[in-house]
Amino acid sequence: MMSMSNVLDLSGTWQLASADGEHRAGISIPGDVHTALKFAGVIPDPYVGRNENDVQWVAHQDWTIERRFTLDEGDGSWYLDITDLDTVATVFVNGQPVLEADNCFRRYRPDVSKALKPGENVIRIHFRSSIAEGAKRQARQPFYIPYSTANSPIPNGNMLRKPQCHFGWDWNIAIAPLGLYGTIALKKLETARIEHVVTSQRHAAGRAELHVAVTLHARDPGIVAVHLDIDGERVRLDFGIDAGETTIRHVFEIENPEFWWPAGSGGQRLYRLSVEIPGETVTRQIGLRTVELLTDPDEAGSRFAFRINGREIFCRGANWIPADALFSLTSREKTEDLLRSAVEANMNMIRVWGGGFYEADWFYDLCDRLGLMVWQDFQFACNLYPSTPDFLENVEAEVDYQVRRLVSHPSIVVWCGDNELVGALNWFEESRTNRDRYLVSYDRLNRVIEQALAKAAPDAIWWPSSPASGYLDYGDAWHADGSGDMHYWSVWHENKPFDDYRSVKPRFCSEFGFQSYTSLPVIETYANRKDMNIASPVMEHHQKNAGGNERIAGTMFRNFRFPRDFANFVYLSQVQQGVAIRTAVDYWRSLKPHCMGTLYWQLNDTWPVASWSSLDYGGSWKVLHYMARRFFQPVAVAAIPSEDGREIRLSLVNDTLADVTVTINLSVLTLSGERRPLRSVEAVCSPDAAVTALAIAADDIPADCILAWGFTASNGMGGEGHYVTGTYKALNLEPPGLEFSVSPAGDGAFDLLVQAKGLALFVMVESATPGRYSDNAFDLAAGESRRITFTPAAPSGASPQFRIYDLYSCQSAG
Ligand code: BMA
Repeated sequence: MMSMSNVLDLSGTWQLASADGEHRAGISIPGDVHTALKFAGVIPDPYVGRNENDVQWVAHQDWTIERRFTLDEGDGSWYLDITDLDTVATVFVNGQPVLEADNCFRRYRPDVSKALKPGENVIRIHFRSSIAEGAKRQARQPFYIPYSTANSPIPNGNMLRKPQCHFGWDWNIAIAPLGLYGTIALKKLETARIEHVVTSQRHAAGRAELHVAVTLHARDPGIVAVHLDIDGERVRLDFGIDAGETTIRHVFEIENPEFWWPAGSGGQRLYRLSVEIPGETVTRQIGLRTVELLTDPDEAGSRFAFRINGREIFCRGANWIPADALFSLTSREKTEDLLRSAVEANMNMIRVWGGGFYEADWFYDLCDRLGLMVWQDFQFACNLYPSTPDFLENVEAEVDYQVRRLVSHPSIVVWCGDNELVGALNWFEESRTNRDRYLVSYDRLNRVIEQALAKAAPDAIWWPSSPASGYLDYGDAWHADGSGDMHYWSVWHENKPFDDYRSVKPRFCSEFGFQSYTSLPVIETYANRKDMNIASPVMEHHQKNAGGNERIAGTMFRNFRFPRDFANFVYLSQVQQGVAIRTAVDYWRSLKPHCMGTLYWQLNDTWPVASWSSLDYGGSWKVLHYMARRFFQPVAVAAIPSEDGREIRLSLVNDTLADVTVTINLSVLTLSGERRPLRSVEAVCSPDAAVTALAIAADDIPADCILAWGFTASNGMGGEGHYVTGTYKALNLEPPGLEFSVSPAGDGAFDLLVQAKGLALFVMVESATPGRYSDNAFDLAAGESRRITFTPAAPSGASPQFRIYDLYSCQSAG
């Protein structure tokens, strides 16, 4: 955050035009070109039907944006402050070029004093087509640099420092957006300006030191008064500075510091640091905490565990991709809702994946406040990249800026070199036949990133790549589970059964996923009634992973009876996704402390599409997200079959910081819904382990019955679950006789009562009205009922129309 006198904020309405002058529209800056063209009626909504195809021409053009502004005085030293400029662009002031930019992830501050005049001025930004520019840069490479055509239908995205998913991804629309998404302001340089504020911490018993390094930039030597303030403790320092950059340092001593903890492990005490010079104030949100990444060798290989404030924390979470494919459609409110949903589902970590953005400061502020640890990738994904001096210099400047901007956030616990670049060496003919060349080229890039990180923030934790088995280890971290972080994709990408998740013992699984369709109300935003068939061109268009729909349907064929109609197909795909991910998480959590983290792929969607997400585009919870809230509960009970299936152990895991005692009531459910108690057991679990609470023989479960349990823990947590010994499709389920009633609950919410006469599995209530259910995707036995609350996102008073799904009804002829 920054406040300043002598600042002319240039955000607001600009004029957009194609370089040939044929198309014109107003554009709101910060914003993107496609959204402006959509609002002006120049292009159709790219997210609807197959309009993506019709808007391809936009990214082939050059575009300009322009506005006027008035200056009372033209003298003095002025600079433009620009961030998130996407991407290859020239900035002109009164026709004079003042900046050549080519990195969306850098901050540019060109001096524009000579170009300004008193009175009216014109600023114009000329964006060059990313497609044309990518091709030009590829042609200039000393050797061809391959990119993943499976992800990106638009070529050569790897040449440009902009979000890699802009060129298309296996969940993203491919339209190569462009625009300006951050700050654009004209600022007067008085004595000095603040270039960076970087903090680091030292901890000792009962006290902490906050080291603050402020880099100032000045045109001339001078004296500056700097005020530093931490939560009201204010100091004034007068510094003599040189022309150029000067770094000044101060150490705050904090007695009896209150720590920042990840969600579920303690509070999130935050201190406010402000750095003030005449005319400018920069603030940072500080949380006091220590972070270690433990990679000690052990019998299986080496550990991969985060230790925060001296305590090992099991990481439960998901991967974050950009909040929207188009910047103008994002908002803080929408992003906050997504991040809150993560915490509400008992997550304590997200991974900001390497094919998107370094997110805005407020994003990490939110993570700090919510206690969401952030695994931050540097923004490189699934491609090979140039290692020419100009490219590496550009990357070095990007890393330096981003790290100094973000490193003070307590939420960021690790900095990771890239996403899947080591694996990508095996994906292309060129790099398979000349691996030496491409590996060396990769290492040059990776080293520049590592060294720039170490220079900007010597204490920051570095991990070379995700996945990686270890330092200078270029092995197959998709299948080797002894050390490092793992991306386990064999179930989705290699079509293995869900049981296969139990064939590996990851130390930390940072990606694994299974797709589902986005919920029916979201499908209705892009498809017409006639398109409501999973093989229709529109539905296929909103599936970006080749063979994805086949994988969903094929897996369903193996596990479930075929759903009776389109709506139920969508629902069942989500149940299937939930069962897949739960299978993995239940087992891997049971391996604690061998395994110390599971981050599924992926939390959110960038547009309405079939994908691995647990949140729909728009933020509604899919079945998986409701299930995640259960399987990620800090104290959880899960049924884990032995390899031969003859024994089922009830595993109990505890991620809280205290011992828990848990009572588990085991029962069997007949297919007509009768619940027969089987056994009760009490078990104790310490914080750093998972235990087997009890084991039963699969034969103890009578034929045509399923195993079920409920549990209560001494800390007040509790839950329930079921386990099917064979496949769901083998069960001759009987009608559940569901009854459903709705009554107003005050504050615009609704009470929903669901009652069952028989066995109802995966009961899911849905409505076209966006909102949240206090529970969903639950089971009921005969005579049982559940009262849940539906809280609409925007209360309107009118009762929404609800639709209720369950497994039997979804598969029966109707
Ligand atoms: C991963 C990710 C993404 C991709 C996902 C699904 O490995 O890193 O590249 O979207 O798989 O295929």
